[in-house]
Amino acid sequence: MKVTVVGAGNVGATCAQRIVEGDIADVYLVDVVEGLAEGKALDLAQAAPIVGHSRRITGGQDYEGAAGSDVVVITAGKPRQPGMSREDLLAVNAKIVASIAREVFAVAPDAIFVVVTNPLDVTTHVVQRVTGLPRTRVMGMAGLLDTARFRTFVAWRLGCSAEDVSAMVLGGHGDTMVPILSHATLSGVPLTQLLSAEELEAIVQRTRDGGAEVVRLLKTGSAYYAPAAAVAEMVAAIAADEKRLAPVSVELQGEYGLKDVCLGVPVILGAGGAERVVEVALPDHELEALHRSARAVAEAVEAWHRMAGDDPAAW
Ligand code: A3D
Repeated sequence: MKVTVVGAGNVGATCAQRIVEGDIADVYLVDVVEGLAEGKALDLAQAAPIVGHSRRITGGQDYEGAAGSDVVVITAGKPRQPGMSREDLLAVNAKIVASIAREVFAVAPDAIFVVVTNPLDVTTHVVQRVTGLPRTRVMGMAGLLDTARFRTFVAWRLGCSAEDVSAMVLGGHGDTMVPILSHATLSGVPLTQLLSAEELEAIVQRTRDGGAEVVRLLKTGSAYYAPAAAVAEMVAAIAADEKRLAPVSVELQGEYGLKDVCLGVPVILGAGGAERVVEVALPDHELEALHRSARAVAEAVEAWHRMAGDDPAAW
């Protein structure tokens, strides 16, 4: 199994580390900045005898090294600068992701794409349109991270292990994400029996603000340890054909009453990628929240199409 990680910044380099040190796959790391991916790959390779693994990690600036990849993780992008609107960021990152998708797809046409660059659900749409791949092979990572944050905050509140908190955060990655409280449990015990509505709402709010809370503390840059762990978990599920059920952004084709929009929903992750979308019965208010979230993503996608046109070849 060979994984190309595009973007050797915080998320990309940490992903690469987890993938090789977790003995999941060999990695090719690539970045537009001269020497960055090569240097980080060299450093990570030299840790192998100490950590104890025999995975290969190399890095470079070109896409020839990505040839034959089974999975491509795209983390490349620009951070939001002061004075930059969400739309400005969308225009910059969607363009970066489109050109990367084209270049990697040319040398790794059989790969499964995992997109991480924000705004996540829009960039996932962009990669799918540029490559023309079926939705099973293009997915966005966000739901696993948002879910991990929710599980962590619940565990802290209850004084229990986060591993026993079973939950899913669906919808778009952002303010409209939808933590599914109707199915959230502590080892099978509904969370609604263990926490009051106010306590759950506070946890939901902290989950929504999860990324911003880290940004506030770091001052420069955003979260990367948990995001990279979530990506590595997705790659591991694909590599070992684990058939994990995980919230992942994929294009909906009628499921949940939604169509032609990439959104976080439960999918089975295996060797075929996002093999199947699982439709879970949701109470009306959660389904409505999912539809609201889908509208917000669709509006951002429309904004991108207004800026860049409808022909992916020109993006
Ligand atoms: P950062 O540390 O800035 O790394 C980004 C890297 O991308 C830098 O090394 C750049 O040189 C590189 N890059 C820029 N343009 C190109 C290009 N055209 N080709 C190749 N490499 C390029 O950022 P980061 O690693 O913290 O975050 C990366 C992206 O992931 C950002 O868009 C974040 O918003 C996003 N992110 C998403 C989540 C989700 O849950 C969806 C979580 C964390 C980060």
